[in-house]
Amino acid sequence: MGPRDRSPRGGSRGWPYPQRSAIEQLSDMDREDALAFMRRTNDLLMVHKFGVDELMTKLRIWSEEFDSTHEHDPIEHISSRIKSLEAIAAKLARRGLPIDPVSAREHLTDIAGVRVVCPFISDVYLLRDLIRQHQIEIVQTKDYIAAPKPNGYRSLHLIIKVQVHLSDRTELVAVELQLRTIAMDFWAAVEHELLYKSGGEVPESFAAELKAAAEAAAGLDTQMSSLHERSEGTPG
Ligand code: 0O2
Repeated sequence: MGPRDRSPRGGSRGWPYPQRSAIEQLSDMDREDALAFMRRTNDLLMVHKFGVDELMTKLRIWSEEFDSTHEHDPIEHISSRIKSLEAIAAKLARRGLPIDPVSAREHLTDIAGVRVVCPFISDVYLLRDLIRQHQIEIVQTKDYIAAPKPNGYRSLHLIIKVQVHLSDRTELVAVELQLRTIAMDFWAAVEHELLYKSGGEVPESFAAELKAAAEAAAGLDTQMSSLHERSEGTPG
């Protein structure tokens, strides 16, 4: 079955007859506006993806370098995401801001997100220091490790500005970098899952248990750090 298939079950690729694109059907003025909107939206997502790519490359280089020269890799794993257009629009709407790509670029700093999971708490701050040493601008720091959220959430959040060298210009792109330990990540993933399943609200008894679990995870981090420090002093 090729693109000319006219069967009604051809799915989105097999409309019964060729259609003019929705854009072509607009008036000249509307078409210009629609094309400009598409270009700006595409640029917004593209440049943030490049911001993530740049940062991931730096982190991967440090990870590999530390692994081979320092015998300890401060990075357990890295993940990233670009916020969906739906989530971008919803966040702008919640804040009463214009819903367009220019407004998103101006007001949102979490369109691009990178999450780094580290073995030990000291690794979290080591990576923060490496970012500083490489003159990567940190525009905001939220240290939920030093001051955990009331529900027990722990992580270090940095909003950084990453240079993206395009063919004709250099852009500074905001990326939200979340740094946390394996124990913090485990807690956050499970809490997110529970919250999602309960439609955003957890019963009070649940909340208290979750907080206790966060404290247990923090205790585990302290214990592991102590073992790590002692193992570093032990000849191998
Ligand atoms: P996603 O898809 O994970 O990115 P702001 O976004 O700045 O308006 P806020 O709450 O001040 O809102 O930002 P903050 O504190 O820096 O937290 C933003 C992100 O941190 C969240 O992103 C989560 O990823 C994570 N986070 C913050 N608090 C919690 C928490 O209590 N539990 C869990 N599991 N994660 C948390 P988003 O926007 O929720 O979505």
